[in-house]
Amino acid sequence: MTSESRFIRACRGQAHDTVPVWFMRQAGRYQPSYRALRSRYSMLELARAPELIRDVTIRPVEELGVDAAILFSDIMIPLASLGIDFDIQENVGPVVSNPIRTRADIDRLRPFRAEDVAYVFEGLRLTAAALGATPVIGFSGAPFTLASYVVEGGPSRTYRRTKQMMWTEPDTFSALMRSFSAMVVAYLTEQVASGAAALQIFDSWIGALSMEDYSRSVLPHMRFIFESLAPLNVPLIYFGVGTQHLLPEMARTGATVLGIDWRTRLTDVRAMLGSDVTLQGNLDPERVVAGFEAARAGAQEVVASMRHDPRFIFNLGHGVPKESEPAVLKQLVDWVHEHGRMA
Ligand code: 1CP
Repeated sequence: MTSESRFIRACRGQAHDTVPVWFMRQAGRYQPSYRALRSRYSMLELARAPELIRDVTIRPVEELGVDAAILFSDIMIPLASLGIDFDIQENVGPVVSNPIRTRADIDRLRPFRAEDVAYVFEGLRLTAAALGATPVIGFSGAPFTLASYVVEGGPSRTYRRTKQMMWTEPDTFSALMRSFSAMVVAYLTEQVASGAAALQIFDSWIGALSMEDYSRSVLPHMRFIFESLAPLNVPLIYFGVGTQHLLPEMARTGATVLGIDWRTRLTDVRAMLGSDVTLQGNLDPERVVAGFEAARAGAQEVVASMRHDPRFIFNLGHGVPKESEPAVLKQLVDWVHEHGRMA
């Protein structure tokens, strides 16, 4: 194998031996080893302890043989530095005790300071040292997806208050997006300085916007983020769910890799966007819950259509469901490596 990993090479469109694979949410409650730790510590306690961050982050590499680790943290973590109070509640997700809804709320936000979340960067340094040649992916939430929690106060299905702010108080919405964009750039820049070999920006809920609203109210901020990160010279992955209608716009951000959910055929995305962008995805996560045969059959369709494409990374179309069997994921990784060979 050449010096750089097959994951990084696929991000850059360079030749490699077989299809690289990792899974969003590969560290989590489907793992007995994670559940054992969670019986002693809360999610936030884990995410604030550098040695535990390292241990949780590297386990999927050891247990599944994936080609990259992803920092164990949550998209909410850096918001503490801005003065946003949140908790992560079991079976709910992030809950914000002081939602941001007015211009005055935004004006009270503090600028992001890396030292407030020093444990993230120390966790990354320990992880990179432990992993050696296997890359660790740093990440952040994207401004819209972060706003969807911070404005609503918790998980939402409609994003009603967030959209309302975007339409009825566009200057307020834009100020919030600018504040989060500055945070994302500073936070991710420090992650690369601490050993992240690639970055993924999770805009999980961006598919809720129309193309027009995305172009007008979000795209300029995403372009600022990707342009600011480009000099770091690491692969930049941009992911969202239900984004088929937004992909041509998302490709204009400057992202080098686009994460695609299971609804859209990757060959159709390739035909639509051309060959300059790496595509990452996109097995329906429920296939993993349905068992190895269902997962293999879906993986077969994805891999057969993409394995000769040097810009392809296998992943699920969203996170690993907590009902997944670890053995199915392990078999899936082995299957993709064996059947994804380029030659
Ligand atoms: O008690 C627990 O263990 C809580 C479950 C959990 C975990 C394991 C949460 C709460 N966050 C995490 C870790 C996490 N979150 C990781 C690292 C693990 C890995 O990928 O290996 C990452 C990358 C995230 C990012 C994240 N958090 C996203 C973007 C990814 C995605 O799934 O779309 C989002 C939307 C969140 C919010 C969040 N945090 C936790 C939950 C359950 C949710 C989703 C809530 C909702 O449905 O809106």
